[in-house]
Amino acid sequence: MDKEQRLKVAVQKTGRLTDHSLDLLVRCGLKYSRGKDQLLCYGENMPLDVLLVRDDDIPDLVQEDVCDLGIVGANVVEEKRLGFIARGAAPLFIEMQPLDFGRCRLAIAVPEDFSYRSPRDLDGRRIATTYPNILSRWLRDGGIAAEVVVLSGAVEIAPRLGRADVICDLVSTGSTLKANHLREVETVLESQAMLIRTPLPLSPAKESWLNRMLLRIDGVQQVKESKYIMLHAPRAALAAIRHLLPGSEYPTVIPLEGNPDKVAVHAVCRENVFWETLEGLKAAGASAILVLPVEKMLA
Ligand code: PRT
Ligand code: ZN
Repeated sequence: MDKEQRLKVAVQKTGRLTDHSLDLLVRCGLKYSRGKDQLLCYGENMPLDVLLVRDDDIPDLVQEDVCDLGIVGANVVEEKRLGFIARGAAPLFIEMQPLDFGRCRLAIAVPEDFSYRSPRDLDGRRIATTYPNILSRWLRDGGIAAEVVVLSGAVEIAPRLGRADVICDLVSTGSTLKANHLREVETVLESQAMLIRTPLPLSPAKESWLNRMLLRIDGVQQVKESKYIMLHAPRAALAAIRHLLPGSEYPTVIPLEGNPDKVAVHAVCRENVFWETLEGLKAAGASAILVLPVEKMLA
């Protein structure tokens, strides 16, 4: 197919988002082969290629129209967006869809012995970060006069080195902060991986593939937690059992041959099904309970 008719998606080459991003594309049906230079994955069964790059370059590649789409953390998207605006340029990427992985938060953390009650305590302090634009906006919005110390990495050791009083960095489990005797005190930005696109019009063929991918991403996200439940239940217990099935609207109720008092119930549950739920169903009279994973779903 004509090169111009192929969608190009920028994905992180090696890092926290790489496996999830490629896995999402594969779940959307993509089969790819990796090029010799390892930088381009060629879509074999769809007109969609994946460019593997550093995550910080992804918004720029979409901005410069080198790629049509990108998968990147909302933290990076927001930092770039504010950077473009500060330089008087218009950010040209559009956030399309949160992808439900790569979750983290940009947070303020203070040394354990720092007495912190409110953001006011940051007045006059030096805050080390790799996200100066997002942090500066947060400080401005809160009317806090702190100095932003821009670092390119290893932010968590800045207070110990005397380069800053407190830090503003990404946190997921909190163990890095703990190891460095820091305490999280404020959330500046909640983040997760996002799909971004160019606002430039795509050819009809590309636009149509993009829409198909968006629907498939929706489908992938819906099945992630979904389970298919089958069970037998006394007719009299149906109301109670329906109430216990998590996130299912209309279960299918099937009569059981030769047993007028019992029915089979089949339902798609859009939430995870825990042992507690199964125990509750059993206590309500259900038997022969089966829980199956859902492979694909198209509403
Ligand atoms: O080489 P490249 O530039 O592509 O990679 P990178 O090193 O810049 O990025 P990478 O792979 O570390 O992170 C990519 C994206 O993953 C980030 O932009 C976030 O959107 C997301 N993400 C999710 C995280 C974290 N969780 C995370 N915990 N990114 C970084 N961290 C770091 C954080 O900076 C800190 O050093 O992990 C440490 C804290 O983790 P916890 O679990 O100890 O709290
Ligand atoms: Zn990076």
